[in-house]
Amino acid sequence: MSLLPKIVTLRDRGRILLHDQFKYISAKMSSSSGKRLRVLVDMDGVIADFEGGFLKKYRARYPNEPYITLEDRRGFWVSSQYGNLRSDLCEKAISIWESKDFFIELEPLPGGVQAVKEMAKMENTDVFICTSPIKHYIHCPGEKYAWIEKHLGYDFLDQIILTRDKTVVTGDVLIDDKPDILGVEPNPSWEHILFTACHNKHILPSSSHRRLLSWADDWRGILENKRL
Ligand code: DGP
Ligand code: MG
Repeated sequence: MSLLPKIVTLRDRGRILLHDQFKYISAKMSSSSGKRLRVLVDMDGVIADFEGGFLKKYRARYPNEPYITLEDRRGFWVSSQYGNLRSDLCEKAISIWESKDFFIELEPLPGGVQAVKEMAKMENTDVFICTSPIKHYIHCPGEKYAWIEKHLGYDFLDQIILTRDKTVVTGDVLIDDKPDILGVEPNPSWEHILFTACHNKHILPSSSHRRLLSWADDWRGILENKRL
């Protein structure tokens, strides 16, 4: 049997796909008579419940070890706080998020998926999921993709930015629970909106950060304000 018809079909399909991509990109560009707003949304601690997922699995794996309640969490780095509690607990904490299925099984944080879907449908708005994978890369990056597909749909895979340095990504807003987002770019283009999480809720409001207390807070107002 000749392979030719199959190759022709695949080639045609590729052309159609390319054509569709071109139409999609040019539609987005041509509708930008006003400026488009680019929103970067972090994943862990903003739309995926990293802290809740961690505590549940840590307690299940180490039922006889001390743990830190979400109420008592302080500081972004979970492993540091556990290490301060007892030095060997640092490694035990790390073993949890380095395990298979940790990232894919994280529960969505209340309202996050709905908010991202809603902002992605807003006129003149581009939404990207901007997330830092852990350096133990065997499971985490793939599971982050799988999580986005599961909760936001296959088409949202186009919107994923995996980076350990968010300062080099351009955008108007970055919604993120990490208080200090540092990297090689000293003046990132985005305004960092601090998303409240168990580890940062005690940080006093600073003039350099606007906050979102949760997805029930006025994220629409923040986006509208950025368009002005
Ligand atoms: P992001 O939400 O994009 O800033 O990603 C931060 C990642 O770091 C996320 O996967 C959670 C993870 N993380 C949290 N605490 C620790 C820690 O103590 N050590 C390490 N290596 N990673 C941590
Ligand atoms: Mg985060």
